[in-house]
Amino acid sequence: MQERIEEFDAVVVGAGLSGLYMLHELRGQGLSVRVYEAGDGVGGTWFWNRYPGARCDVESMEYSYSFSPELEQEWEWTEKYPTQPEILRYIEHVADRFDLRRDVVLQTRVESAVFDEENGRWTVATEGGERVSAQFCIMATGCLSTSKTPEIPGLETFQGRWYHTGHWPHEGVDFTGLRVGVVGTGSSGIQSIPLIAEQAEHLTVFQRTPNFAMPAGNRPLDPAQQADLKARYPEHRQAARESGFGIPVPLPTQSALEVDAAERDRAYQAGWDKGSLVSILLSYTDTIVDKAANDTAAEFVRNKIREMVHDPETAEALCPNDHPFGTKRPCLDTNYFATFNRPNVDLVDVRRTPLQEITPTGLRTSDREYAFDALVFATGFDAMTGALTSIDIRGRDGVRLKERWAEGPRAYLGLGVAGFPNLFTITGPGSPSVLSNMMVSIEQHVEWISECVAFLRERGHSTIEATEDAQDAWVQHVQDAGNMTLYPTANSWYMGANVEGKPRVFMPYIGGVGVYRQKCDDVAAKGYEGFALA
Ligand code: FAD
Ligand code: N01
Repeated sequence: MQERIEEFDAVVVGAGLSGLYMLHELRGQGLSVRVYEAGDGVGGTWFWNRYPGARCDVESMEYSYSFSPELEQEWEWTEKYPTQPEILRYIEHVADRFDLRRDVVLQTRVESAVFDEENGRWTVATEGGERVSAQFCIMATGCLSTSKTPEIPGLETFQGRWYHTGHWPHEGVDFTGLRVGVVGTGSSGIQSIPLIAEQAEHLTVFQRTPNFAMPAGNRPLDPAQQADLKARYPEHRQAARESGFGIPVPLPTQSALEVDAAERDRAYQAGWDKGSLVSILLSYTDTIVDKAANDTAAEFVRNKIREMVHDPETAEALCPNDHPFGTKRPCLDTNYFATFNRPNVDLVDVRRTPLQEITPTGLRTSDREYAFDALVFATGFDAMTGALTSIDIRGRDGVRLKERWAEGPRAYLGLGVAGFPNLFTITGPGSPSVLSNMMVSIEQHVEWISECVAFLRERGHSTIEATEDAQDAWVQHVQDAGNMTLYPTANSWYMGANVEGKPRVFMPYIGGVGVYRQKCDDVAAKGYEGFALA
């Protein structure tokens, strides 16, 4: 007898900002939707990353949903850059306000999604053995949700406690009186190190690549400023949608090399004082495309580090010099560099003395052994593709997504994949996603997918699928756009360089949020050009 499985119009995998809004949109069309979430709460990134100092580096009033004017007006943010608990409270509020929780199944990891060509439906199976069927399968699995511990042998022998920033214990961690080692100096390390240093008896930071960071200039939000922006929200949001990075800022008009050093320094200083991720990057037109122009910004930031860090040798070790400014995601700094002036903090450059082994009592480099009570891995994620390839996704002819992407991800607009009908990826590779204020990119993808589903249903189509030709052309365009910039020169997670064996491909689309949106809208307006409808 054939097994009877529950049927839905759509299954959504993931209940972060993407999955929750996707559910809201599809439910609004009257569709039956099941959302699966591995965590035991909603919120995605903001549910998992509870390390000390975790906060957003896009301003709170920009990093929020724009789809509901009422929500936008009623929610009060307290800081320029919101903390993880505040963002999580916001997402939980959204889940309650729009009654989303009843369709979300928590603590349930999706293991496989298999397309059945006979009935044109997806069968989605969970680790617990539950199976459901749906016409549409939407991956809202996140670009930075598959955490990565370093491939240093011996972790299982360590007798102290160890943590990854991306899976922080909900009850928090008290480092008081402990000898702590932190591995990793990306955004998560730069945010957590100052707070861990305040608690720990001694902190040793193991750095492989120094990173560029600008001061966050965080502050409480002034109610008058908040009210002012709320009064202008519609125009402001529209400007964000049409901008390059999903944040409305004036665009530069001059090359960094057209002006003299004094003028450049004034511009960079103004950017530095703003406390923003993009100000220095967008001071001149050519920062991200011309190495000589980029060097001027990079040296400005390095000089700031040399001013902030008292010990010249430590300051030099903290100066990034192996990648152009902006080609690894820059960070915002709240006391990070100043932390290295503390007597209880040491920096170890693991390029000079590589990490060799985790021992029962600590870490060993090529130089010596360090004793620790606790280790913190701020070592990042298998970004953009990790969450997708760890699900057994099989399209037409049983072809596995993981095999299709063995040489690097291939997707049309970062939204659909040839050979995988009715499968959508929110902020997938080949879309601006991680190069933008993700809220803007998430809303754009969710709305595009929702309108596409409505179109298919109205016109009586049962499937939509990217064509190989359109996909090939888009993948080429994404690479060409990347190659016009300095991004591919860095060993970044944008390039897959942080995961051993991952193909070296620039995964996000650098063409800009506004340009990309226009392209997606044009595709839809032309009856989903580049997709085959059946
Ligand atoms: P996520 O929030 O990652 O949610 C995906 C969910 O899918 C997760 O809850 C995961 O458990 C679930 N999932 C994955 N696979 C499965 C499976 N097989 N089965 C079931 N569930 C599954 N972006 C910005 O624009 N600005 C910022 O300042 C910023 N700060 C960040 C700070 C940190 C620490 C991190 C890690 C990321 C940050 N980001 C930032 C990026 C952030 O990921 C996005 O802004 C956004 O939260 C992504 O939402 P999402 O719903 O697409 O994905
Ligand atoms: O991870 P990362 P992250 N030995 O990959 C090092 C978002 N985010 O969690 O650069 C020694 O950036 C690694 O060294 P290297 C944001 O998009 C935002 O910090 O590979 N070191 C690097 O220093 C961000 O970009 C915020 O040489 C090892 C670090 O670990 C993304 O998430 C906050 C190592 C990993 O840095 C990821 O950030 C947090 C090894 N074996 C996250 N393996 C905001 O503020 C890795 N490293 C908004």
